[in-house]
Amino acid sequence: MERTVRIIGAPMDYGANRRGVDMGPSAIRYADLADGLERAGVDPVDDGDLTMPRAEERDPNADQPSRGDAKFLREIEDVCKRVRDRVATTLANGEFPLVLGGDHSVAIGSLTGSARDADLGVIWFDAHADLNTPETSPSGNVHGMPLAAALGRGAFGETEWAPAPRLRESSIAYVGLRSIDDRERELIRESEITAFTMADIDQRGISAVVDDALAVATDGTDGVHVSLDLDWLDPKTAPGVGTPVRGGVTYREAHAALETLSRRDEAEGVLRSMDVVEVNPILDEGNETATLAAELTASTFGKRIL
Ligand code: EXY
Ligand code: MN
Ligand code: MN
Ligand code: MN
Repeated sequence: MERTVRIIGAPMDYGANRRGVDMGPSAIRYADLADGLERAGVDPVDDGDLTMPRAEERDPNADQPSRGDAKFLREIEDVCKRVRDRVATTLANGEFPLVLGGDHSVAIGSLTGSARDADLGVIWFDAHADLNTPETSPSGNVHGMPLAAALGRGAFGETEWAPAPRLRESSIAYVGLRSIDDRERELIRESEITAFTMADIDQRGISAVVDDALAVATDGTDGVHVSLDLDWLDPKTAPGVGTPVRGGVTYREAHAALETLSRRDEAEGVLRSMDVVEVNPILDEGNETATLAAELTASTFGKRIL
């Protein structure tokens, strides 16, 4: 039976430092996402976009956490609860939720939804660790905090909406880190999260690293969430992101990584949910970052060269 992939658009930019990522879902769709998914052999169903107020209409500091700084927290909570419920309903109906961001704070919604009825493993493809809490964040931008939120760290632990019910640190693997704040470095070292940096990819190759990340995310879990932040790639390949960091993975490494996930999924059905985030069409060149996002998503679902 064909797998149904339900596309959930979350055009929000409350968590980012620059406007524009709210256009990500449109740009990724325009880059023939549905066609690519069909070629991968799955059945895409588009749920359209969640509606939300423009950032200019809101006060970023209207609702602050119990401690520290987190901008647009009320708006992010509202969107993430709706993403969470759509993701959970999609899974309950036997379909695969594919969330299109938007900035990376939408992942709080994907993770809380996907970990509602299952022990969840996570592979986090990103230049950044996204493990700041409102207390440690240098910016107050929630797109630098989604993993901390889903783990109920810091002030997020006092909320009912942010912690993901069945997510353990030991089931999370980062792939491709290269920009980490000083406080975050300590947080990672003290945590049980497995971190593969760009240096690991240089030394061991992307396929070996992704195999190890899969081992972490599948050990004792019911399924794996893939979080794909386009700033994971080198900015020469993916210029349309708000927080570019040089020295990222190449076009071929990115495809190889997601094809490795896809092959494992074909054999064992390990993948459960996915988000594709941080595409910023305003900063892009000819929609190439959105096109890459669509291609990499198709690779994850089994699209092959031959
Ligand atoms: N670590 C920095 C912060 O917390 O402000 C930058 C975070 C950028 C997060 C991008 C989306 O992955
Ligand atoms: Mn990120
Ligand atoms: Mn279980
Ligand atoms: Mn990032």
